[in-house]
Amino acid sequence: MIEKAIEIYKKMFLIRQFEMILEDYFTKGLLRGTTHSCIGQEAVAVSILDYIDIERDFVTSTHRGHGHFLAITGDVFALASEVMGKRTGVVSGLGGSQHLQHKNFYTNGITGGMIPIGVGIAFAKKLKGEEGIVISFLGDGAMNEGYVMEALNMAKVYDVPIIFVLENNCYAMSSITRNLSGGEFGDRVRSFGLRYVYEEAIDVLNLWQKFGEIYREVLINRSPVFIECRTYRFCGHSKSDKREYVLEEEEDFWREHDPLLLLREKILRNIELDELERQERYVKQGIVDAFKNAEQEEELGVEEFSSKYISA
Ligand SMILES: Cc1ncc(C[n+]2csc(CCOP(=O)(O)OP(=O)(O)O)c2C)c(N)n1
Ligand SMILES: [Mg+2]
Repeated sequence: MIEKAIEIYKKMFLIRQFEMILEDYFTKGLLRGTTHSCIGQEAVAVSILDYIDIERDFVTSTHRGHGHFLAITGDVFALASEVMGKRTGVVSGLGGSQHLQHKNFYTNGITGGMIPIGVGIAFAKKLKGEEGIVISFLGDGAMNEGYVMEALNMAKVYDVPIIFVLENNCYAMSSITRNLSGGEFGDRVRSFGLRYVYEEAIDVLNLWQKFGEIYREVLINRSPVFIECRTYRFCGHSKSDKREYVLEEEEDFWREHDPLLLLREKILRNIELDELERQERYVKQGIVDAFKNAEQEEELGVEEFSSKYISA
């Protein structure tokens, strides 16, 4: 278990460090377009995505998808290149932060926009008798989009192999979630007849275990499940957001319950601080180097773009 705990911690640490360095790059004006960090939410991404096989399963993500991408690939260079618009990016620098695609992993910037697509993919899997399932992430703000409700209904009616993972990070842009959403999300989800599970994304190892049970269940039973995870973003919606809306008490609670730091404390009961710090330095250096290397890369030229993306 300690090996697994360290593996999960290192992935979470990688995601957090990546996002922090990315924010510096954004401030220096080195990125193309906008970007949304997932600092604080790493636990959800790393625990559920630890189980998937991206050649067989599909994952749909959101505008806040770096953590999901890195949990699957760990490829910091491809992501750093992408957000800088370089040809070595995940999608050759054409998609930017919000439009990533790698094997069966897809994101877009439309709030909840990937949810109907995720249900469609799961329905296709069912019709074709294909193995594997779909994991579709969404935010709490997306729960107020009509097409998301339609898609939840269809997932139940068509009985498709999908796990919806709602990352309820307490905010949708600068709105406090509980001020803009009527009732409880669980009641909405259950009203469609969907199985609903609620988890606190604080104790990562517990979350990882619970996700494993649900993943295996859907893989076999092939019916939809909806998981709401209470999580928190320690950063603004995007870089220009000064977070003037945060509730002090809630912020204090999460600072004291930062899942990354709690896991770190647990690990330190089993390994020496020096050793952990050595591993952290190694991970961080890898990210710093990836950004520096990405900076040196070129943008995709017109000819290369044409030969790669426009068929004759
Ligand atoms: C259809 C649509 N409406 C509005 C927006 C603008 N927008 C971008 S992110 C966002 C809030 C999303 O909140 P949530 O789903 O909670 O995700 P979070 O940002 O908290 O991860 C909005 C309204 C959009 N991208 N797409
Ligand atoms: Mg949100």
